[in-house]
Parts: sequence; C-alpha cells; structure tokens
Amino acid sequence: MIIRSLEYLGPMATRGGWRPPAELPEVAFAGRSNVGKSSLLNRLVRRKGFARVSTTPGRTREIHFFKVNDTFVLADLPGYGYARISKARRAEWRPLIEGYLSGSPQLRGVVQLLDVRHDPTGDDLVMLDFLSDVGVPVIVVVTKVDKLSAAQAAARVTALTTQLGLDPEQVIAFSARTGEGRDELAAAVEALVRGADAPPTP
Ligand SMILES: Nc1nc2c(ncn2[C@@H]2O[C@H](COP(=O)(O)OP(=O)(O)O)[C@@H](O)[C@H]2O)c(=O)[nH]1
Ligand SMILES: [Mg+2]
Repeated sequence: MIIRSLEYLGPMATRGGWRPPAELPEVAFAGRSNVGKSSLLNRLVRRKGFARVSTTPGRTREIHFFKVNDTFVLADLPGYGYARISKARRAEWRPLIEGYLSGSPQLRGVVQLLDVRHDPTGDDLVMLDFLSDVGVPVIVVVTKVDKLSAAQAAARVTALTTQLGLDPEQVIAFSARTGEGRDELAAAVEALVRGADAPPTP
C-alpha cells in the first residue's frame, strides 16, 4: 500500500453524532489504551505524527476519521480500559464504539490490537465478542513483538490465536519499532477494503 494522500475528516464524539458520509469503505482500528495503536498507525501510513490528533488531550475519547488515497476511510477508535480512570469512565467507550460498529454498513473490517505480553483483558473480550456479533471481518494484530525473543513472541502469538479461537490467517505479529508485520498489515487492510470476495487487484 502506497499512501498517496491522507486527509483528516474529523471526529465522531457521541453515539449518533457527526460521522463522515458513508461514501467509501471503512476499516477501523481498536485496542486498549497503550497497546501501541498510534505507533502502529504511524508505521502503517508512514507519516510520523499522523495520529497526533488522536493523542491531543480531550480528543482521545472520539473516533477520528482519515481518508486514505481517496479510496477508503480509516477510523481510529478510542483506546479503552485505561487502568487509572474510574470504572464508569472506563465504560464510556462502549456506546460510542458499539454505536459506530453496528451503525456503519460500509465498515469492511476491524483491526483489533493486542499486546504480545498480556492476555486479553475483559474489555478486549467484550470488544471481540461484539465484533463477532456484528459479523464484521476481524484482523488481530499482536503488537510490540520486539519486546520478546522471536521464539517467545511466536509462542505468544500461537497461544493468543488458540485462546481466542482465531484462524492463524487472521493474526499478524507486529512491531512499530522494527517494522515487522507492516507490509502484511497493509496487505490485509487492502484486502478488507476490496472485500473478501473481490478478486485481488494486480
Ligand atoms: N518496544 C515497543 N514499544 C512500542 C511499540 N509500539 C508502541 N510502543 C510503546 O508503547 C507505548 C504506547 O504506544 P502508543 O502508540 O502511544 O499506544 P496507544 O495508546 O495504543 O496509541 C509508547 O511508549 C510506545 O513507544 C512497539 O512495537 N515496540
Ligand atoms: Mg494513541
């Protein structure tokens, strides 16, 4: 995937609030806070500071939309489950994220991030359950694999795949530090945008 253009479209702040017109296919990125989502997005689009808007204080609880190459829209979902905020506050992501996911027929897939070093949290499992209810294709990216040895990381990826009942084809090992998995992720996102049944473009 070569990024020819990238345009920030704006934020969705509340369930049923503003969102971009549903003209283009969308792919959303989800994960708990600190899982490495901003770093992954910066790597994916090869633009340092691309995700800056999503880290501006006060804007981290919105969904941020970016138009890529005039062909698809990337939705950066708010990070959830930050340990140091209250339980009520932690649950705020649910109506917005669930409203977006269930109310976006142009959504072609969701990239769900999990940290290689941790078992999925309760919030991760809620999210994965919800995605399977919605029936949208899911790619699981296992982040920060550089934090472990190659053998340990591979074992963790296998364990997570088994634990979550995923198809190994759905799971990508990724490091924003080394760039491992970047091209595989880009290809997977392109495949989602095309739709699983569409023939690959040459
Ligand atoms: N070693 C390593 N650290 C990472 C990687 N990705 C993110 N981090 C670090 O993890 C922390 C959270 O990353 P960030 O991208 O802001 O996570 P976000 O909250 O999900 O957007 C930061 O300190 C990053 O430098 C990675 O692939 N490898
Ligand atoms: Mg972030």
